[in-house]
Amino acid sequence: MKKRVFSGIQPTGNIHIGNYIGATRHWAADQDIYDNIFCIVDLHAITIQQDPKQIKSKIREVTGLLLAAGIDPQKSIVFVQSHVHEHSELAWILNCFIPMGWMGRMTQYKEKSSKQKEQVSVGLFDYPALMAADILLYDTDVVPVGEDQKQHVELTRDAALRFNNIYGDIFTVPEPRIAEIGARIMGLDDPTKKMSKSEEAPNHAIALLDPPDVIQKKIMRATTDSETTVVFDEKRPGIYNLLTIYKTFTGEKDKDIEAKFAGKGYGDFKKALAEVVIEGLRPLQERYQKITGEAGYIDKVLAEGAAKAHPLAQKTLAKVQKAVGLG
Ligand code: AQP
Repeated sequence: MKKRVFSGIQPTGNIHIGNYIGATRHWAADQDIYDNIFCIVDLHAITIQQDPKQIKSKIREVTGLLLAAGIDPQKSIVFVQSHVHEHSELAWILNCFIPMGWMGRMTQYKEKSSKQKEQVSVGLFDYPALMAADILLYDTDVVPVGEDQKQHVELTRDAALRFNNIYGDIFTVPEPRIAEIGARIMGLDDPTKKMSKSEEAPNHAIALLDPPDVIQKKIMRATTDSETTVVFDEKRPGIYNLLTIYKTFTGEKDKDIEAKFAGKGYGDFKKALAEVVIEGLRPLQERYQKITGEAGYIDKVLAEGAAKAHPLAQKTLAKVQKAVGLG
């Protein structure tokens, strides 16, 4: 029996190389090892107000990008969260078991709510309970995510253990899986902040669909420091982040990269990095154009994905309802 993988991505903003390096390329690369479920988490997206028309088109865009990154709908279930209503139902039940204190400690909530001030929704506070429901509905063993989502997977584990402790062996207790390299790609404009979809500064992130000239411009303008040597030094976050991106796209070793750029400056390195990223994304961008050019294909993939996910989710929810005395 293969282990079950579940992971999700929000249909918000422009999917960037951080999402790709930290998450989706691993989802695609490990498809044969696991039994995979990938979810476009639109219910999570609305924890921050969205334009309704935008959400619909972003769902298709994200799905197209997942398929273009190599996710094969014959090997992996790909579906939209709100198409399987059990996600919301289990989230409500979990709400009644997860202590407020656990939620209040979540770093993502603290960061996002501090930006929104009094506009912050109960849904944003509750984001981790919905994420726990997503994961626990599918008897998930492994959750491959970027570093920023590790805390939420740990809360999911705690919620599963707490529930199982009261009602017996209902949930599989999942493990987070964080990539060794590139689990936290930083913003190009500010390498002390995580590269993020919701950050609006024009030079912050490289989107997967950015054209070559835009990628080149963003990299050439990336914030570095006043040093000159191109070496992996975590105390120099700008160049360290760019080198990490270089390393994930080329697969080369630190010492080989450093040797290649010995005696050269940041300008030469940035030019080489731009080339590597442009060429690295080119096949993905070409596949995306092909996939999205086929009328009705993405909707078909999503409809088939929901049809496969639904019975699995139904089964777990029925077990949970019975355990707590509902239904
Ligand atoms: N900078 C990053 N480096 C590595 N991995 C990252 N991920 C996100 N940012 C980075 C991982 O990508 C997956 C999908 O992300 P998401 O859309 O579910 O949510 P997010 O983490 O909230 O992404 P963003 O880009 O920061 O969007 P906003 O600004 O809307 O919050 C996850 O596995 C995530 O860890």
